[in-house]
Amino acid sequence: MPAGVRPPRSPLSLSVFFPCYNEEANVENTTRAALRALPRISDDFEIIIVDDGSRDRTGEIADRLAAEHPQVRAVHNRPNLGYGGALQRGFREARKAWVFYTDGDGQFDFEEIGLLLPLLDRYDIVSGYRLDRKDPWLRKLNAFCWTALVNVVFRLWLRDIDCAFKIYPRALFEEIEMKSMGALIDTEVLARAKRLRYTIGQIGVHHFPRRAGTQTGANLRVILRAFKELFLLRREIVRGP
Ligand SMILES: Nc1nc2c(ncn2[C@@H]2O[C@H](COP(=O)(O)OP(=O)(O)OP(=O)(O)O)[C@@H](O)[C@H]2O)c(=O)[nH]1
Ligand SMILES: [Mg+2]
Repeated sequence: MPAGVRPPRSPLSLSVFFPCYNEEANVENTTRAALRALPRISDDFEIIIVDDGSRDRTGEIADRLAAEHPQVRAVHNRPNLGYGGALQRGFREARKAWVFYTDGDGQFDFEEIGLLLPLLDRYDIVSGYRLDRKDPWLRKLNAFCWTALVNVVFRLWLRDIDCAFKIYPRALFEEIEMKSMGALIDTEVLARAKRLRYTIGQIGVHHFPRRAGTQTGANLRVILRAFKELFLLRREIVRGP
């Protein structure tokens, strides 16, 4: 993206979204944390709760929060579309100049969006990386190998591609097509952005253990889908048409 096209960082016009799949125990806390932090960061923001076809009360709670707070909007994927489908929905729903997303389960701190912003003077996109990832060691080992593989395949050279703490200019999503419905979505967006010469800055952020709800990020179906999508994306991006 030519530097002149980048939207102004100040005053910051910001869409914030988080995907939620069966997060009835977390969605309210996460939304309230966003409502506390964002007025200190931006005076023009919206919060989008992406309920990804949850089968618990997540959707109902999201609708109530949207009715209570004018800055909050709830959107619902029906049925569940997977992590990639949830992120795609958030990116498409965003209406402000900048789009930030994180997880809906409270594993990150909204206040730390403030750490990303200074880097927008120098980069088009800013990604967090987890300083001390609060996951079991096997999960961390898998993630290390996966990140290394994806970095080599797409020449991204990023520390923590899947860190759910990133800010993008919304204009990017008018330029790219997204296909990944699974965990490869972060890689896909970054790889397509890089091909369009967007630059990517990185900054360390804190990561907290999941406080409630069930861990789903590492099941076999998720991993197999990620490999299948990696193969397809490589064919498209690296080899070209
Ligand atoms: N796993 C999963 N998460 C989804 C889906 N759609 C939206 N999400 C949300 O995406 C975010 C990340 O998923 P998590 O399951 O927390 O993934 P993770 O943080 O890598 O793993 P754990 O928190 O340890 O389970 C959460 O806020 C989920 O609610 C989906 O189809 N599957
Ligand atoms: Mg999580």
